[in-house]
Amino acid sequence: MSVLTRFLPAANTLLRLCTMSFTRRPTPFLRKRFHTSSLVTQAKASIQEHPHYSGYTGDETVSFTTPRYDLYRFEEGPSTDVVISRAEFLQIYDDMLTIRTMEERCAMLYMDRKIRGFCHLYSGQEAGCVGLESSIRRDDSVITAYRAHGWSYTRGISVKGIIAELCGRATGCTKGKGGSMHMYAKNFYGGNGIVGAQIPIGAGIAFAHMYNKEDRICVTLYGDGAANQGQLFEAMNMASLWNLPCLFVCENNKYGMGTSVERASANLDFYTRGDTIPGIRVDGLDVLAVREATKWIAEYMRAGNGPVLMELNTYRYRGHSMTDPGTTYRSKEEIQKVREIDCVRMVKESIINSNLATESELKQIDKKVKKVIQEAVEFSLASPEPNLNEVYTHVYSTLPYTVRGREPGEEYVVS
Ligand SMILES: Cc1ncc(C[n+]2csc(CCOP(=O)(O)OP(=O)(O)O)c2C)c(N)n1
Ligand SMILES: [Mg+2]
Repeated sequence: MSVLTRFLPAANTLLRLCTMSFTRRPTPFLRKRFHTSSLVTQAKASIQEHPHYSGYTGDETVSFTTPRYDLYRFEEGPSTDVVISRAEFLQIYDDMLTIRTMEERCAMLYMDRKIRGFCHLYSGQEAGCVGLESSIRRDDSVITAYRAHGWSYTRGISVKGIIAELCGRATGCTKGKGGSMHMYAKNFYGGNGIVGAQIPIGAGIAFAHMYNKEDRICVTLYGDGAANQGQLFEAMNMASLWNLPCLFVCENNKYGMGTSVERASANLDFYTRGDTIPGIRVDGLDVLAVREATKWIAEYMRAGNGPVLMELNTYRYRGHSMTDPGTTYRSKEEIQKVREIDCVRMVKESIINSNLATESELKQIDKKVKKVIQEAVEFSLASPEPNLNEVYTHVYSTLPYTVRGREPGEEYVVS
């Protein structure tokens, strides 16, 4: 990397715009099949285990071609020819649209001061959590950083549980005590506010799966900024040494906190940074590419082959958090360029162009999603704040207790 590209943000932006590898998927191969192959039966089983299954039907499948994957220490990679059924693709659209609509509504609630404190939105990155989730099992584990709302949803928390939590209400999934960065569900370990802190924990969870002889993997997510943290390399070293079933996923959204990857990272090929760990770079805006790559990797890992590093090439539309306008270190044109591709729109167009569903069928989904979000907002705002007696519950395992010599509920009068 030249001195110019490292230190001149304007040159960086230009360079990035020229080299961004967001590839719009070519028009689908219209190789329609009507059958009950084992693939469809398998997809059917997994869709019915889906925590937010909306009852979509249709065994009819279509093939698409995904952009190619970049490989590191892999001799071969996943197929670029992917097959998906109507029911599965509609559910994927529903999930991605729900997350997008929820996040955008949360931005409004934040500006209305109904959500306070930290709030990191996932808008633009939906293909990541939805694609990965569609190819792992419900009993696999997931741990991520603070940009956790999308994952909270795919792991099974309801929109009501998420929005109520963000509004600090007792009906929230963490009883209003966690907020944006601290949401948990079965086999979902959060929501972690310290950059990189979740990575060794993820390796630890993978170790537990291996130690207990469970056929489970742990998806451990982190950002491009966190990729430069020392604990990542320590965790990866141990994961590689002990052959842990840990899928490290770097969600490369091109920015840390106001800093572009070019300014922060000497090596921009994040998928190659696991040293002895094989890696793969995937177009993270293409949900089918993420789904296919994850399916292939999960199979590889379940066969006892140890950890893998997956880099998702993605983008966040909003600022780092709600207090960052997100336009001081990147241009509006850059954001617009990605919005023109847009991962949700890409799914919508693929469904329509391949005749898996009509525009009016998708409009019905849009309507349903809007209603779910609206009801969740009304539910949240009508919910009470947590009772003060609850301040320490679910924090310590035994009660009563004192914290630094004080007991909850004590009152002091300063005379
Ligand atoms: C140890 C630590 N250092 C600094 C911060 C402040 N901080 C919060 S997010 C962030 C940038 C992380 O960027 P990235 O990993 O790319 O994740 P993204 O926000 O893009 O999802 C920083 C520096 C922190 N929370 N923890
Ligand atoms: Mg980032």
